[in-house]
Amino acid sequence: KNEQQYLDLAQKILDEGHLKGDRTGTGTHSLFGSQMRFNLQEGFPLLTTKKVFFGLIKSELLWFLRGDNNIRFLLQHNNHIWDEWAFKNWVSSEEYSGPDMTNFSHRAQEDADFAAAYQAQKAIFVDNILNDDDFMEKFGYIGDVYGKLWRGWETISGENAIDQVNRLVNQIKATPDSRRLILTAWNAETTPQAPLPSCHVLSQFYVADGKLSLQLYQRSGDFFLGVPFNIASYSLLLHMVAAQTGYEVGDFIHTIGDTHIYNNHIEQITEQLSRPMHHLPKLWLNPEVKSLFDYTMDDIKVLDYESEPAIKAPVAV
Ligand code: DHF
Ligand code: TMP
Repeated sequence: KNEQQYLDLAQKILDEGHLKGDRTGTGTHSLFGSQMRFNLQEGFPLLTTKKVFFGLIKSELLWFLRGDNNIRFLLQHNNHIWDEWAFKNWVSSEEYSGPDMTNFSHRAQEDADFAAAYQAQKAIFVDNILNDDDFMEKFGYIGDVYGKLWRGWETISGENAIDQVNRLVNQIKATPDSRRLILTAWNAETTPQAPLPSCHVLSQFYVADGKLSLQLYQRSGDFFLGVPFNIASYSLLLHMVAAQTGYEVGDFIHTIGDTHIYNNHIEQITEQLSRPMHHLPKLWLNPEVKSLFDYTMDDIKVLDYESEPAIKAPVAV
């Protein structure tokens, strides 16, 4: 039932989506305003109709929870899902002296020689972020999004940045009936200037019948690539917050604004829609961990994950 909602919504976007241009120049099929509801008691919603790399989801969420917005931590965990957006900082800067990388993503898909040159510059970039502190400070940041806003929201006075996540955990413990259990990742002053302004914009937690639920408002959802990650990531966050506040898990409700399938993902999603589902896996969290901020990669596992093979697709930059 849980994964079926994803497949049904994918089919609906294909059948009824508006053909719509977009910032990346790729083109999409798009619907505005959609919702999926995952009952986490029925299993952990890591899609099974294609393999979804849970290790990447864990390290990205741990990165957010550190309050980190520099991709070095991700690279140290062999996670490259944010590379292109930091790479853009570098190749459009004065300091960059390699071959012209204008429009690198589209050109790499169309021209094999350019793709090789791009891969070479990307490798240099990754190596510099990992090994050169000055370079990492200059080009590794992805702006005022997620991690930074979650843990270190800068105040008007400039003192005592706000730790929204810590405050949220305390609020859930002290006033579980509150209707103000909000985590926001959109700062109207600074977020629009980020290389990629936050996609998951607002989360609200809710407690009833001993269960903790979470609704996410995502302004923009790349249904084939990003959304499977977002579903698993927020379901994992819900499990972790529930474990640290003493509640069972309830529902993860995923509300998406512009819900789109890119034109160069049609074949892939069609393949996925033809596949059988497997049973959902279970999530295991190390019960010894006593703070939301102390989880490490080994404290989080999906058990019994069976899936169809991965399906590759180009990411629109
Ligand atoms: N831009 C766009 N156009 N779509 C996105 O989903 C997106 N997501 C971002 C940043 N910018 C974005 C961050 N999250 C992949 C998944 C999530 C993600 C970025 C990329 C991705 O490419 N997943 C591949 C595997 C990648 C790998 O193995 O390194 C997949 O098949 O799931
Ligand atoms: P946009 O800023 O023009 O909306 O482009 C962002 C693209 O990235 C869009 O296709 C949505 C996608 N995306 C996700 O689906 N999930 C994510 O977590 C992120 C960061 C991006």
